[in-house]
Parts: sequence; C-alpha cells; structure tokens
Amino acid sequence: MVYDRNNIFARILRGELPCKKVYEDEFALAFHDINPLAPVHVLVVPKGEYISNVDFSADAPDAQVVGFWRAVGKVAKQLGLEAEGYRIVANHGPQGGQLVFHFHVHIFGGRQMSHRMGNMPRPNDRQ
Ligand code: DGP
Repeated sequence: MVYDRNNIFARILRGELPCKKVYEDEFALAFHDINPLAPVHVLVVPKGEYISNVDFSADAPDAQVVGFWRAVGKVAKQLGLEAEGYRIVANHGPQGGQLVFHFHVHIFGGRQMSHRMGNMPRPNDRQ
C-alpha cells in the first residue's frame, strides 16, 4: 500500500481541513474525533507520511517515534485523564478496523471502558 497524501489526516495536518485542535508540537497534532465514542475521544497523529503502526514503528526515525509517544502522553495529561484513567488504541488494516490511512492513536476517556476489547462486532456497529 502506498501512502495517500490526500487522506483526511494529511489534509488536516496541512491545514486544508479544519479540526478541533487540542495539542501540537513538532512531532504530532492532536484533535477531537469527529465521531466521538466516549466523552473524551481525541486522535493523535504523527507529522510524517505513515500509514499505520506497521511503517511508523519500522521506518520512522527514533526521534519521531519518541516525540510522538511523548506527545500522546502529554495530550492525555493535558486532557486531565491521568487520574481516572484512559485507553489508547491504534487500528491497522482491514481486520483492525482502520478507516483513515494515516497512522493515528485514539485516546478514549471520561467513562469506564469495557474489558471486552477484542469482542466481536455487533450488528449495528459501524463497519
Ligand atoms: P480508524 O478506524 O482508527 O481509522 O479511525 C478513524 C477515525 O477518524 C474515526 O474514529 C473517525 C475519525 N475521523 C474521520 N474523518 C474525520 C475528520 O474529518 N475529522 C476528524 N476530526 N475525525 C475524523
């Protein structure tokens, strides 16, 4: 698969599409998910052309990997989620349910998360 420079998150990173930004530094941009699945649902995307964790973890320079994951931690802290807790998720590929093919981490918070993380989809779940 080739990275599509016109995917939605690439366009948000270039400022061509709006987002509700919560954090930005040289390594990452974080913004609210357009379809929140929890009271707090924020996406953190690296600055760079990575499709998923597959190429990000294999190919990104060390400084980018470190900077990105530090940004994820900073965002969760900034959102006030550390005390009560939060969940981070990154989907890869069709069976992972990935919809946008620019690597991103979901941060979920503000409610109790289910322990059934690997459950089968229900009929009315989005595909
Ligand atoms: P994933 O399945 O991990 O690829 O999740 C993609 C997420 O991106 C999904 O939760 C909805 C969100 N999303 C899709 N389009 C937009 C958009 O234009 N703006 C924002 N803020 N989020 C979007």
